[in-house]
Amino acid sequence: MGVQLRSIVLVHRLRAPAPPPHRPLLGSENSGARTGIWAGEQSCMLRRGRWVQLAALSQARAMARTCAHVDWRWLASAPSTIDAAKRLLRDRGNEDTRPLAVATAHQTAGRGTKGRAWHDDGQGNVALTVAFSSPIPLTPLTLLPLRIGTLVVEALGDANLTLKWPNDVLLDKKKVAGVLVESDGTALYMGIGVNVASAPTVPKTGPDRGRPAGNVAGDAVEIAQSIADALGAWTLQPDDAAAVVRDWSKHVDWNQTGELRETGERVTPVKLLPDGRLRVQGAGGERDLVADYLL
Ligand code: BT5
Repeated sequence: MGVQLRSIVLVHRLRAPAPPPHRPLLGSENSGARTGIWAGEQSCMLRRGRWVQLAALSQARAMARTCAHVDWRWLASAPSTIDAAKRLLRDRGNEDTRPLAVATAHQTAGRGTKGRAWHDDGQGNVALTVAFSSPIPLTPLTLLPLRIGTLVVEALGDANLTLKWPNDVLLDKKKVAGVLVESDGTALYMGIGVNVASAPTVPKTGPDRGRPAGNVAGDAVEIAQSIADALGAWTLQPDDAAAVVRDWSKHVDWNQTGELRETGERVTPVKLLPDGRLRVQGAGGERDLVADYLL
């Protein structure tokens, strides 16, 4: 793969709040080289005390802002942005403490929870992972997926979107975004998939079955940037359990019943508890869900 330095442009000069030391530009996800960026990729660079965003000319239109709150990397494609983030975070070293955001509109082997698949037909949907390598402002950690789901809904900015516990984003009862939180002992990885250009076909039977997929309007790069920016900004503010419960609860459709994946029982949400469990009303009365999956 050749380096296309001539097609690189610098756009959107941004004030750097607390500039970490300069580091080399991002190389290709596959090559491991670090001398430049290639067509379809983006990165941030510190120049004279300001963050500037770099991209090939073909991407300039889609670039709105970023680099202020996160170390932003846009890849032409990746098997899974979670795995790409793990590798890039390891390569970055310890000097830059900003969250690392790795995104693509072409993820080829995305995953959901418990080995389930996250489908992406390569037509311009968002696959984003934001890695927190520094402490986050929230305990208990069980609330993190709920806070991330809330931040995703609010960044998408459509009043018709709702949250389904713990963090699926729905539009007209169709799933438009999912969140997977992983840890490797060094950092926490927020994996976020958003259907933008297309709604992939979701199996109706088998272990990977789910509700039909929907999609949101917008530009994949801008959507990924606004979510990454919101997550990065969140790490700089205090947060607590009461705020998570309050903010998450605003986006839930409390009348919508769900089906427990394992048993098929239908339940209705009652309230979110301060440790992230969901109190539901089921056939046998009220109980609290810990890690059950609602279809
Ligand atoms: C999730 O899992 O919803 C978490 C999805 C996280 C995907 C992101 S993309 C960036 C990062 N890199 C990765 O490799 N993953 C993360 P879960 O709650 O387990 O839901 C998975 C289920 O959703 C599947 O079993 C299907 O039923 C359904 N599904 C799969 N792909 C979908 C899609 N594109 N849209 C809507 N539903 C989908």
